[in-house]
Amino acid sequence: MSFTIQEIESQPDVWRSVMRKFNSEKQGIAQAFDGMHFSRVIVTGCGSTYYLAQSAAQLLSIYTDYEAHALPASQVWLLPESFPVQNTLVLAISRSGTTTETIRAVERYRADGGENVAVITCYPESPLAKLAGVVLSAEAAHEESVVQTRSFTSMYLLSVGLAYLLGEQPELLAEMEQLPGELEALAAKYGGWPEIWADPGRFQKIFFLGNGPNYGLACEAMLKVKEMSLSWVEAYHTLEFRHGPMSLVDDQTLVVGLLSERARPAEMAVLRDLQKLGAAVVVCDGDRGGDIAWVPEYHAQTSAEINAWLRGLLYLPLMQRLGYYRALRKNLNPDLPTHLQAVIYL
Ligand code: F1P
Repeated sequence: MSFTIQEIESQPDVWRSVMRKFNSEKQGIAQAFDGMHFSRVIVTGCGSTYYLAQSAAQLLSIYTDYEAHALPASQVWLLPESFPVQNTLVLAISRSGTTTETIRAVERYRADGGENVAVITCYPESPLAKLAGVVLSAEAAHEESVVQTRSFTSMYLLSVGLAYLLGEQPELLAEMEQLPGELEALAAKYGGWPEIWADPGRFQKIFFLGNGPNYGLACEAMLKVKEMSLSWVEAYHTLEFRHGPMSLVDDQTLVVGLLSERARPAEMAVLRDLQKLGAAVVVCDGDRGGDIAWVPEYHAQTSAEINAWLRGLLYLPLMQRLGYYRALRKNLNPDLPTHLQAVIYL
């Protein structure tokens, strides 16, 4: 059996292990930041972990007083003038901790006088981790798959944990505890939908839409489906889609919208319009008790008490399954994605 699908299915228990470890280490992590002085966070990574960096930067902006921005590691390494070193923390995210660009990004920052480095990784003994003053690690999320699945979602949880620590947001920790059980409930309710969406004859184009932390998740969902099934997939901030890309929508288009709470009415209006243009629309929502005047073709709902900014993470495993089953429908091997390897060394 494919290790990729096994690893996708293992996420509820892996999340439990990752959170248990974080809980046991959180005091030490918080103390390690005590010696650091910064008002700005530059979050960086490559590929999947750059998309994770985008979500993490938004989470830090929402839950802490820090100014947070995401940049690809290649830019931090090659264009260091794109951000001030002083008063900055660099948060580098890497499954392997060995990606050349990410290591060189941190080395550049330190060579320019930067002193504040934190790392989120699955390998706390990696070369990248050794450059950091603080390491948050998810060893339970080690995976054989080239494409990131449980490693990504586990490192995302650690990003939430970091926002909880740096923002002193105790409610976040309690809300994180609900996620593994909620993920199991979503898989039981909607686990059959990805195989429907995976039909390459029915859906030629797939778009993922989201705002805030959900935009990084939309980008990661796009990458999963692209890497595994070699499909035409794009990701946008939700309302941005009207400003041109919407011209591509037809009756062989699938659009997946990750809803926020604050922008939900405006996001819903975009999705309703796209369904009118012929797209099959998947609304990834919280349970709001049927408060919309139209019926999305697919309306997935988590229980209402799940924090809106943690809800998007719960939908990513469904999109990982979409990529997996779409690869199989196209006679591709999701365990061996085309042209890709688990780590890019330069
Ligand atoms: C970064 C990365 C992945 C990508 C592929 C190649 O690896 O670009 O994001 O999906 O697997 O490597 P890492 O720095 O997160 O280990």
